[in-house]
Amino acid sequence: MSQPALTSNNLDAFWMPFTANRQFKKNPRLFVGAEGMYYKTADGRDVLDGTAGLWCCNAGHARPRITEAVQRQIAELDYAPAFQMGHPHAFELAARLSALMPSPLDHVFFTNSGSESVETALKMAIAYHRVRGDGARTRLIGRERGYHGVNFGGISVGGIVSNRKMFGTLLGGVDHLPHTHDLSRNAYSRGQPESGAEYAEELIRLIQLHDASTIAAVIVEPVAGSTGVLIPPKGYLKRLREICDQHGILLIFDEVITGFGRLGSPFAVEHFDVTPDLVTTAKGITNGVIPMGAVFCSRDVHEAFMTGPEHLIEFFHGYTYSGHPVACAAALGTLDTYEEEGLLTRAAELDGYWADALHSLRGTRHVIDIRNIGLIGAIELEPIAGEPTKRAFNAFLKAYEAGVLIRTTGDIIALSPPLIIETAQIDQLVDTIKTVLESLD
Ligand code: PXG
Repeated sequence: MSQPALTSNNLDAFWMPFTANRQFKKNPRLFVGAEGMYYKTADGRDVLDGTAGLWCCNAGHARPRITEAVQRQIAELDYAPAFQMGHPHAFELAARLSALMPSPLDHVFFTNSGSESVETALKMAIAYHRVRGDGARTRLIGRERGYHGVNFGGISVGGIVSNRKMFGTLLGGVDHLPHTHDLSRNAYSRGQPESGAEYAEELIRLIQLHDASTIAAVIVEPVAGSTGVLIPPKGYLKRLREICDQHGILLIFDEVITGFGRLGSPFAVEHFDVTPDLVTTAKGITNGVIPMGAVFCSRDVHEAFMTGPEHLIEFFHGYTYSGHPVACAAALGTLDTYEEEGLLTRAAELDGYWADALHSLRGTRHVIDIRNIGLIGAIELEPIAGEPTKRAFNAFLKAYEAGVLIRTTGDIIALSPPLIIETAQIDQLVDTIKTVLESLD
């Protein structure tokens, strides 16, 4: 297939998401193919995928079972109405997904992205209290440095200033826990930091301020990904669960990143042995191949809605593409791949090698912290004085030139390779980053 010409003309129309558009279009970075652990660039180079696309291609690229499932499905049933009609694969997928979650998280609502999963979960939480006659519980508690997608609910409970400040007053009735990132006590932690469980007690302060009777739900990422890999201190998530239980507040885990094997268990729920009431997912559900998201909810939450006359809709929410047949096929092919190759637990097998490789960068120029959990790693850099984010962005550009794709956020390099990575590729990733950092101003 011939490649489209790369003139500045035809780069103009596309307003790229979360991208420095002007910088990009002066010197574009285009992928034209992908297989296994590698992307292929428009100029013919192989680039090692250190980020699983955007934390989504957990099984790597061009996986035959997924490709074939999608091709078959499009030919067989391209679309079925999502409301008041169904198709078998959506039911099959929901059952298989719920089997991956501990009881009682056994119902699944389909969306098309992480952002939609978050909006769905927040609405479910507020409506849950209302259908039970507890309609004053409308308040939502998020966390500083949380990322819950880009829709209004998600940016309201989220805690990233640049994602919030341009967009007015957002949702009312939202408050935030402090984040748990504390380099003064926890720098160079391997796995969960020892200190900081007491940050969970801040929830009690918010409950005292607002009164539990006004609070619907607390939403947190078990491991915050987008803001630079913030790993929960030991005991922190369990304590959040206890406090929510004591006060009748629903707990939502946003597992858009941690879901589907990233931590070495199918979900963070199992990894941390903490069971929330709702779990949001997306990304790895289809290996990134077709947009899809899902919200898991507990039996209690689901049952609360299943009252009233049977011909009436129980939850006034859903998307044209909820449970899209092609997305379901991609997800089923993805689950087959994960299961056949043991990928949902592979991060646990690689944990020691991964941690050693990352922490070998300690002492490298500019590095002020290294942290890891599952197959996630972060290397925090000293910012250039007066020019935050620039050093990490330069590292990203240089690493790309050197054949390795990394992600940066602020002055943090975040790594999340596909779960199929081999040890030699871990070495390639880490060695390239070392060379890049040593060469940076
Ligand atoms: N919740 C969490 C925890 C996420 O990480 C979303 C919701 C939103 O998902 P959608 O599918 O609407 O984008 C996310 C998305 C990065 C990066 O580099 C992270 C995300 C997306 C793009 C880049 O850290 N997370």
